[in-house]
Amino acid sequence: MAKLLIINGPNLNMLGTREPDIYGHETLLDIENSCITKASSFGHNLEFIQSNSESDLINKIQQSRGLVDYIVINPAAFTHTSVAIRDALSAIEVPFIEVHLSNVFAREAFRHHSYFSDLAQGVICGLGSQGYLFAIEAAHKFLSE
Ligand code: CA2
Repeated sequence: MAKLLIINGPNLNMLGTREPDIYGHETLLDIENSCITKASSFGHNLEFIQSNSESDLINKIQQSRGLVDYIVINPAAFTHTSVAIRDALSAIEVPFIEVHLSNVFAREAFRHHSYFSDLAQGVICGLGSQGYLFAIEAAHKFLSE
């Protein structure tokens, strides 16, 4: 059994309440429940967190060192701004996948750059909440090899 951590950045707590055309109708709790079901089907333990605070996210990443086997992260707007979260992920040496609900490359130019993609094992975007489930499958395959 592996320990997976799913990290969600700012404003993702509002999922399902606004902008459903971009982010879908599911709430973050719906996504969390689907992720737990998927991880459990592989026999893995999953922790799912969200914060609007950059420092909370950095602290959580730092505390994961040696305790978490794989991270799936949707850094939300911090994708495009946060060298600090990038440095935390780089320091802990836990493999991770970057997920975005929307296709960031079909949106504004400022969303085309990520501070995370070159460090990530993979990047999934534009597939809605399914992206999290595909990331869990990929993590399971990686951890099984
Ligand atoms: O597509 C994604 O998953 C994003 O990471 C979402 C971020 C955005 O800044 C990234 O460029 C792409 C924004 C999350 C905001 O979520 C909301 C949810 C409901 C209502 C309003 C915002």
